[in-house]
Amino acid sequence: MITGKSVDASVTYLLEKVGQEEIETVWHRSENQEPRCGFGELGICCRTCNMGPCRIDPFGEGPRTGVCGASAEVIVARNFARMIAAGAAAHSDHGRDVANALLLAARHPDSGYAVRDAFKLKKVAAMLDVTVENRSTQEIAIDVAEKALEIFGQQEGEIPFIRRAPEPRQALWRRLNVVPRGIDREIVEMLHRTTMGTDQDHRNIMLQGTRTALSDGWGGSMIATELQDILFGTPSPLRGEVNLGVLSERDVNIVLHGHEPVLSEMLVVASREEEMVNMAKSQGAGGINLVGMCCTANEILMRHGLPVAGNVLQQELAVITGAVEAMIVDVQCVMPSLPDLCRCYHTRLITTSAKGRMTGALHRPFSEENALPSARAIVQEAIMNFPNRRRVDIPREKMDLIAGFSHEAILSMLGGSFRGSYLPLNSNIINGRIRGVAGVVGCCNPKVVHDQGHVELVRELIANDVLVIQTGCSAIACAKAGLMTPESAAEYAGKGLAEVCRTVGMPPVLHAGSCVDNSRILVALSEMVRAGGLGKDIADLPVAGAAPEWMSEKAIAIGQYFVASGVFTVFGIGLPVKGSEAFYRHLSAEHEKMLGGSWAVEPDIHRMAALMIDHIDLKRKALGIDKGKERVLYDMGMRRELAV
Ligand code: SF4
Ligand code: MSK
Repeated sequence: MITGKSVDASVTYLLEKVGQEEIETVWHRSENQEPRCGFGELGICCRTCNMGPCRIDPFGEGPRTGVCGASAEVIVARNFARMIAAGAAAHSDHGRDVANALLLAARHPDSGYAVRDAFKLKKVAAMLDVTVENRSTQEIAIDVAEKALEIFGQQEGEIPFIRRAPEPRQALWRRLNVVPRGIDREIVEMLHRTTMGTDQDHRNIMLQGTRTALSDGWGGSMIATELQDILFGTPSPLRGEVNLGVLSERDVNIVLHGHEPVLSEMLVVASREEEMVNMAKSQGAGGINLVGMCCTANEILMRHGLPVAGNVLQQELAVITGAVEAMIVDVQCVMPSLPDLCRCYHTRLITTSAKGRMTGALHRPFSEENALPSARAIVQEAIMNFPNRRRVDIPREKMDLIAGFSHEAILSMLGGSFRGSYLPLNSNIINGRIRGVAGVVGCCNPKVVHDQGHVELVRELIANDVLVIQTGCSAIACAKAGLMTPESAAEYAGKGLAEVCRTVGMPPVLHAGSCVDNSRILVALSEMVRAGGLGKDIADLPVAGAAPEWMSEKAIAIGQYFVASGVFTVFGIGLPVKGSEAFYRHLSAEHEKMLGGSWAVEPDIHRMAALMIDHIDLKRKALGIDKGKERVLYDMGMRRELAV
């Protein structure tokens, strides 16, 4: 039996169940991979050309270079930079699909898509130099979508959202020549420069790594977030529920998993149609229960308050409940194990994207042009599968949360709907009630106890009066642990933060959305600088970032764009760069000097919290607002509460 894998009781419960049924999960496969390849973990294995694969001996007795003469620095830098390129590609291709959907909505009002936030459309139009005066929403939307699509293929100049960063940051990027020219261009150049025999200077490789990462955070991801808000509505605070207990015994359960709301928004519409609900009833179900998984969950939660079944490591467990009629997937973070697993249950696994097909799954192509009819057909397929249900075993665990903290929502929450401003936040940072702000984001990873890193880190941060903003699977982990209710402030937050939360009526941990919505955090940080009193650049702010349980290449792209934007960022588990001390020094001390932000790696969660809080205190001191606050140490009682 597999034990001690998660701090979430629903996971432990279902892992016990699979032990009796001899079903394999991500945790079993992770154990089967031990011991892992040390060269891979250190980043000193190269497969760039067919003279290899090559590996460097980290202890100095074996090869010091690859066959071509590539050093550890070059090999580690190339591997790292290629992860940035892959992550940026994933986020940005998501943004491209959203831009196409906006174009469709504007050109074909009968497509089922429509502009839901015309106010935001105008704001984004102004940033993209699209004229808004005396023009219809439709005309503006066409221009905004076309302009956004142009940014991907732009060859020269600067991507426009860079101008949202504080002036000194923009100037620094220009000095270093790392302002992205176009999104696709930077990703292509990154891949070119890391082919055999091209860029062979680890610092130069990382300059392009920075430019590629910025083309994600301030480019592709920002386009995805902004255009999704225009199309589907800008999130504002709403209540939701999270964890596997949201699955229903009496309803048809449809799990939406992946990333792009272009599909899931239409499934929401289709599943609410009377005809579909009646069809579900005719099959003996009470109705239709649409729930999300991973980042799709964050998207439909933020805009519709729909329940979240879990984060990335819970995708198999949802199927194992026996209660899922259909799991609908699009792109990213969908485990290849699902087809075999679904065959052991009655669950229909349906792929919908031409970019993400799976052998053994049903493929129902979803195109923006045929959105609503395709969504109806998929919902119908799930309904017709309801009578095939066998034994159902749904864990009881579920938790309330408040989500929907877009940058706009934070503005109006702090300063009122008419005079939204970050000034109240800055004032509370200056007066010391709030010590600083932390972005805690990223995935889950079976190499460590599921959710534990996220939950312990965030609890320690808020106990020390650090306001936390979250996205992705990390947000889901902390929501499950009950950290996203306004009541949690009194229970877990330090006195100052709790006081602010009570006054404003907000939780101490703010759910800001999915992976691409990390761009919301970039905007929020820029606005904090603009509001005044906390320096002139993001690097001056008392803020820090972390991804305690990261696994995806997207996390590396996110980490690099946060660091390049001036944020001290700590990753847990380990980074595959330690095979070159010189490269790690470049990411840490040299990046700090050059960009005012740096990477750190710290697998111990309490040391990670200490690093972040110390950094925040250092910035407070530099700003002259330090009041000599003591760091609250997490006591054993608090740790025991989290024990498995
Ligand atoms: Fe080996 Fe160099 Fe080829 Fe990499 S690029 S596989 S180090 S020969
Ligand atoms: S889904 S990228 S596991 S956060 Fe965005 Fe979660 Fe990480 Fe995928």
